[in-house]
Amino acid sequence: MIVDIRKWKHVFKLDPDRDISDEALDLICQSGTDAIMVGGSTGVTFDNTVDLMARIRQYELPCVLEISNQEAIVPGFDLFFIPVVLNAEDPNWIVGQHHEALKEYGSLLNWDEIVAEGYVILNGEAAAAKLTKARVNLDAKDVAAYARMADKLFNMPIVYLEYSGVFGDMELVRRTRQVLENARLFYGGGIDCLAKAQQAAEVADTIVVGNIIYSDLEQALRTVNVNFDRTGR
Ligand code: 1GP
Repeated sequence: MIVDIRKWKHVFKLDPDRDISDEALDLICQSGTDAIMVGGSTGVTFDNTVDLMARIRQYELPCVLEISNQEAIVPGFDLFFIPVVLNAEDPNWIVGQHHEALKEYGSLLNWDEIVAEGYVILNGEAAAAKLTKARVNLDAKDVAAYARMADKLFNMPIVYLEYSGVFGDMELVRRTRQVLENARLFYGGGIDCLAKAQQAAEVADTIVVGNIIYSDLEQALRTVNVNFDRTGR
């Protein structure tokens, strides 16, 4: 399958460590979303990732793995997203884990399938923020500098503003996107209804919907109806 992340506007993120029924997965995969991202901060294993991938693979849509630990690298996804947490104070999450993984698998990788994500984690309560010791007390200028770093200095195709669990500062998201020239701005965090999906869609290139899938599937499904007419990117 040829997968073009530049066309993605809406993505559902599924966590291998959380249960989802076949019925719910069917509705998610047939919802009209552009892709499924598989990933989570804790409890992600090879086994639960393989299981979830095999179930999603019954559907036509693109399915990518966001790699959070080396043990859970499962072949067979369309693409592999590698988060580089630019505002992590623990360097393990900027280059440490990546270094270890490349020592092990560097010669085996198909680089056409690898996509680097310049992550900026902005909700200090999120599991990912704690894990990476993210410096979350950032203003729009700080975030813009990280965004430029990802886009211009490192040539990363994605800048991911991660508010996981809370709905973020849309003005900050808007200002961040303005400084990007090539990278796509992914926004994730607290989208739990169509109205919030719409607000995020007006300032980001791609919106990611996670938690609400597990607590209110109906609301999650409504977020697919977001209108993205604003941007021609
Ligand atoms: C999490 O950015 C995603 O990695 C989505 O966030 O779970 O808050 O929707 P939520």
